[in-house]
Amino acid sequence: MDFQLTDEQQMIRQAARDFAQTELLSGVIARDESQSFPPELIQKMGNLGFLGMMVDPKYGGSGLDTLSYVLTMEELSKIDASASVIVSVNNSLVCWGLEAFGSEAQKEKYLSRLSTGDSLGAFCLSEPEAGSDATSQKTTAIEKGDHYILNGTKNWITNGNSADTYLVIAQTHPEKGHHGINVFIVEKGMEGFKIGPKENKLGIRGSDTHSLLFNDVKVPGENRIGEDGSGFRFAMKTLAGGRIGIAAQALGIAAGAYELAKKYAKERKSFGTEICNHQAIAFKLADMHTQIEAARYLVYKAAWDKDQGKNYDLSGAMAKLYASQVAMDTTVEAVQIHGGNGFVKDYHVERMMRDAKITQIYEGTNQIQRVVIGRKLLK
Ligand code: COS
Repeated sequence: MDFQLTDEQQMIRQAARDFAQTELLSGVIARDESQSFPPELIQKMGNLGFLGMMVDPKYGGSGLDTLSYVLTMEELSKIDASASVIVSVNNSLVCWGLEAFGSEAQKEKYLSRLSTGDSLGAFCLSEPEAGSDATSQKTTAIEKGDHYILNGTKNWITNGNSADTYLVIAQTHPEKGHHGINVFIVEKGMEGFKIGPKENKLGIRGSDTHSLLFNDVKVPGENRIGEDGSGFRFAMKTLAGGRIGIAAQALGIAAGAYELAKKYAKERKSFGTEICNHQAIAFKLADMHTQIEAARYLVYKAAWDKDQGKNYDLSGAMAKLYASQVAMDTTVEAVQIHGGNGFVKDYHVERMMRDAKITQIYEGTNQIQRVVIGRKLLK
């Protein structure tokens, strides 16, 4: 076993750390309050190669491994989980899905713009009645010669308005169940495609989340990804990788909150000494650090599995399940260590606590991760 990162991985981690400190930190509280994320900041992430990290350089990507991507997610999430979810969806769900399953023409047309920040992607699976129960797609895509007609609604779509390239899952042959599902590339501006109002969220408020409405949207047949009926497999395989990205986000939120709590505990005094000298606080820090290290090895192992070409359904689900729980527990304790200041926005940890919650919900709730893990263990 080798626990050392390569020089390249360390360099990428440092670049992400520097970017988070210099570009993300100063505005993070304001972005949370205004529920906005400047397009220029997305472009800067694109310029640094953060938006197409694993994409082959021939399509404009950085050609890096999954571990480098995970390290970047971790560093960005220590400071701003809204920035990191933009990065995660674009990398894991949109770029990876397109590169793994798209045709050469689709890759040439869409990937280089998505990898560089000239375009942003969204992954559209969830519906009002299909979140965990992903096979119950009500959005339809009916074939009409050389095109499809899409009708339906998608919910809780990350990058809902800031994206311009949408991967939309829809049912073409209801009689075939999940074997009738397809995935399509839909472009912003296609007639009949409307973006609903922005959701007012508990956390990751900088990232825009919208419902999407499709009313007789005409999508060219060449925009279908893969074979007819392969859309559900596309969604499952893509989400399996996405879960590694969200696990890394959860890890970063936890690590960021821990670092703030440790710093605060070494400065704040009570009963005549820094509060870290009270065992009540030192024990909390000990537990937080131990759990974060355990989460880190699960997340890095899942990334390593993916890079080795091994199956990562199980390790990715375990990483997300555990890291998201650690993110929630750690941020709650970070607020507690900060006492009254923890309840105040200037100290960041209350935002991190709010941001942590979604990591237990999106790209498969923790209950779904247990379904995936349980089935893998018992099959
Ligand atoms: N990779 C490839 N194919 C997969 C897969 C994976 N990781 N997981 C499932 N599949 C395939 C199965 O092989 C099966 O195909 P076949 O019928 O051809 O064998 C098909 O998908 C359906 O699988 P299954 O019968 O297990 O479906 P279920 O309805 O029981 O659901 C769960 C399985 C619950 C695991 C799935 O629906 C799921 O992951 N739901 C959560 C989705 C999600 O993350 N939603 C959040 C929205 S995105 S923010």
